[in-house]
Amino acid sequence: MDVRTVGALRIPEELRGALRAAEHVVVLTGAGVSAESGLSTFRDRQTGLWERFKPEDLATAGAFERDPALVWGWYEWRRAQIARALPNSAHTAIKALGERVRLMTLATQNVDDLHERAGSTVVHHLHGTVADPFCSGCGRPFQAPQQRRDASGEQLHLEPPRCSDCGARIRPGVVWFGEMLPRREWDIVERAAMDCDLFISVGTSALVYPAASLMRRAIARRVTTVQINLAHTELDSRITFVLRGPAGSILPELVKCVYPDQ
Ligand code: BV8
Ligand code: ZN
Repeated sequence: MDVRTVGALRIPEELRGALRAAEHVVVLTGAGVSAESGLSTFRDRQTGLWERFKPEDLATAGAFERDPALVWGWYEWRRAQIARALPNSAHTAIKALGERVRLMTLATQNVDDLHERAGSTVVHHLHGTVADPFCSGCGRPFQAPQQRRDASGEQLHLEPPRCSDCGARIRPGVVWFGEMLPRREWDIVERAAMDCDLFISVGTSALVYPAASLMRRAIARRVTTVQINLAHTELDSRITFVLRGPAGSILPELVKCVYPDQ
């Protein structure tokens, strides 16, 4: 394991070589890649209105059953936060990397659209997105109204809209704890983790399954693994290169030193 932290960050020559030689790179991102865009991560303490709630307690079908207005209000607040956020240099560096490596599979656990807004064209959302609400009864997609961009009028409870077809409540288009991941997206990313020769994990605590199993498969296959994260994770000792620090600084540095002429 080769641990480099920002400040002393010099991208190891072996990592530069591995990236240049890679046939298939998987990049898996978590909430940490959007942190520098101002979006709080799952482990951060929530702020403001949501301070007394834990995300994992709200991101469940049970919570929506019990208090649909609270859960819908939380997601509408997050949708407004995402609408106001901008992609950061980590998202743009990942897009640039995708244009240079031979093949990249980009998977994210995030429900925002910042990779897409940074220009990444194929993004596999393993946990859905806040942009695709649907009917909790008949499953019909729901066209969410244009998100207010102002923070004013933030309120804790917002009654979810009702389906025009069956009258059931509309729910956020995300994967909640205890729910299955979208089959097609999972199959693509799982196959990529078994095929790749380099796996990069960015901004995730690697605690939520089955997404957290992907890096572990790459480690078990003994391919080159890279973790770019602010905090250590339980995988540190088994990862080839642990680059500790903000993704918004490390990733542009990585792209710049691997592809200096571009
Ligand atoms: C499933 C969408 C099959 C919603 C999310 C018991 C019963 C049932 C299931 C389970 C069980 N035990 C375990 C499970 C599986 C469960 C699970 O893993 N639980 C965990 C808590 C142990 N998983 C599931 O339920 C999954 N489904 O298993 O289905 C099934 C079905 C029925 C019954 C059994 C099995 C579904 C999981 C998906 C849940 N939905 N999100 C929403 O967003 O609201 S998960 C959510 O948390 C995120 O999407 C993300 O994936 C996850 C973890 O968050 P991270 O992205 O890692 O963020 P985190 O805050 O944790 O870490 C951020 C990191 O970034 C930190 O390390 C920090 O240091 C770093 N960082 C911060 N700033 C920066 C930075 N790094 C770099 N730069 C920075 N600037
Ligand atoms: Zn319906």
